[in-house]
Amino acid sequence: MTTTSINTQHIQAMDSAHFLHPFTDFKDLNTRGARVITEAKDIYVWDSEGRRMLDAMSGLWCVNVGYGRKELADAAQAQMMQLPYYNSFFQTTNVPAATLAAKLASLAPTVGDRSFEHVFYSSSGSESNDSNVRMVRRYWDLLGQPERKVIIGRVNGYHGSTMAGASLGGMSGMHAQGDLPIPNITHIEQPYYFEKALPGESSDAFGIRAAGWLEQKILEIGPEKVAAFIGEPVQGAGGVIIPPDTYWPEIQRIVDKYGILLVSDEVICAFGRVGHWFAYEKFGYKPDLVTFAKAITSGYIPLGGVMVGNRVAKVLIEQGGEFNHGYTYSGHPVACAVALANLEIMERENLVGRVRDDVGPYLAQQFAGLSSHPLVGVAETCGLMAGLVLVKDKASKTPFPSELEVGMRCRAHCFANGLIMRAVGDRMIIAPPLTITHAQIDELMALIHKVLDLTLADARAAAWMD
Ligand code: PXG
Repeated sequence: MTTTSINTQHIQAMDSAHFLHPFTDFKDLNTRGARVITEAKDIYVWDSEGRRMLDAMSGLWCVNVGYGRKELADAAQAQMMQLPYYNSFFQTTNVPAATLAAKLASLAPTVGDRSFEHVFYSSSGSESNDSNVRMVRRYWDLLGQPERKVIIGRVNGYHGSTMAGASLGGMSGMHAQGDLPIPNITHIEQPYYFEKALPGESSDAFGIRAAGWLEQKILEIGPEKVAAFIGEPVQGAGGVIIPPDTYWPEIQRIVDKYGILLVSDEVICAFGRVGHWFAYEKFGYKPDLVTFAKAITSGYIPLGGVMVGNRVAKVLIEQGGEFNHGYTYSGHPVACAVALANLEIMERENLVGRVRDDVGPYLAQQFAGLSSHPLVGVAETCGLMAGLVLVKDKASKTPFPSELEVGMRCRAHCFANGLIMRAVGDRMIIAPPLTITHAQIDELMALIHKVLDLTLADARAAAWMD
C-alpha cells in the first residue's frame, strides 16, 4: 500500500495549533508533533511518511473485523441515502435501530434467570455507563428503595471519561483532576494476582479473597444503601488484568446475597474479544446490565449502549412511566446499519468461534513462550487480549522504579519497529483484530521478542538490572 502524498509538517502544525487531543500532555505533544495516520488495511496502519505498523491494539480495542471492509462503508452509504438521521424520542423508531436491538437480544446468552431482551442506545462507552447510573438509580427508586444509591467499582477499572464514567472507574489521575468521584460511588481493590497475591497463595484462593473485598465494602457501607457493583470482565485500559477463575462466580454469590445489581462493562470484552459474543458467559456470571460500544461497529462509526436484563427491564417498563434520559443519537440509523453489517461479517467468518478455538489458543501458546524472557515477570492471555509485565528481577517479581518509565521505552521501540503495542505503566498489552492469521501472529511475536530484546539491552546498558 502506498500512502497518498501528505505534507506531514503542515498537518502537524494545524494539529498543534488547534487540536487538543484526549489524554495528552498538550505542551509535550506540541514539541514533537503527532504521528499522522493516513490509511489502514487488514491489521496494518500506515503513517504519512509511508511507515507500516502492525496494529496490535485494533485501533483502541475496537477494529475487531480489521480495516478496509467495504461492506461497512457500503452499509453506511446506503443508510445515509435512505435515512441519514431521525430521532427516537417522540414515539418514533427506525429500521436499523429496531433490527439491531432484536439481533443483540438474540446474541446475548441467557444465563440462569437472566435474559436480555432490551437495548438502550448511546454513542460511546462513557455515555452508556452514564445511562447505567441513571437506570440503576431509577430501578431502586421504582422499587421503593431510594436509599440504595451507592455503586461500587474497582481501583484501576476503566468505565469512561464523562463525570459518571470516570467516577465509576478507579483511575486516580482522572479523579484528581475532576473532583471525582461524584457522590455515592466508591471502589474496591482490583483482582490483580501478580501484584496482590500473598506468598504461596494459589490463584483460586486469591480470586475468592479478592471477591471478598466486595462483601467487606458492602458491609462497611450498609447493604441497604448499595445499588450495584460494576466491573470489566477483564480490565482492559488497566493493563489486561485477567481475574482468577474463582473471582466472578464469587462476586455473583455476593451480589445475590445482598440483592444488588451487577453491571458488566463489556466495552472491550464483548463481540468476540474473549471468544464469546459476551464475556459474562465465559466467566460464568449473570449481569443485570451489560455495557457495550467499540467493536459493535468495529469502530467504523460511534455506537454504544446497554443490554438491559429482564430483572431491570421489567421494572422500568411496567412501573416506570417516562424515563427522563436519552441522547440525540440514541439509535442512530447509520451507526445501527453499520453495526448490523459488522455483526454479519463476524457471523459469516465465524470470528467469535475462531478466537475461542483457533487463534486465541494459538496466541496463548505463543505468548506463554515470552515467560522465559529475562525482562518478563508474567505473560498471560485471554482470547485475543494479552499482557506481560516488565520486571527488574523475575525471581522476586521486583518492578522497575516507575520513574524509569521502562514501559514507555519499550513502547518507543515498538513504534520504531513497526508495532503498535500499548504500555500501561510497565505492563505491555495487545488486543489485535480478530481476523489475525497464524502467520500474522508469528509476525507479531517476532516483533514482540525484538522490542523486548531492545528494551533489555537498554536496561542493562543503563545498569537498571543485571
Ligand atoms: N468502559 C470500558 C471498559 C472501556 O474500555 C469505556 C467504558 C469508555 O468508552 P468510550 O467509548 O466513551 O471511550 C472504555 C473505553 C486505553 C483506553 O487507554 C481505553 C478506552 C478508552 C480510551 C483509552 O486503553 N476504553
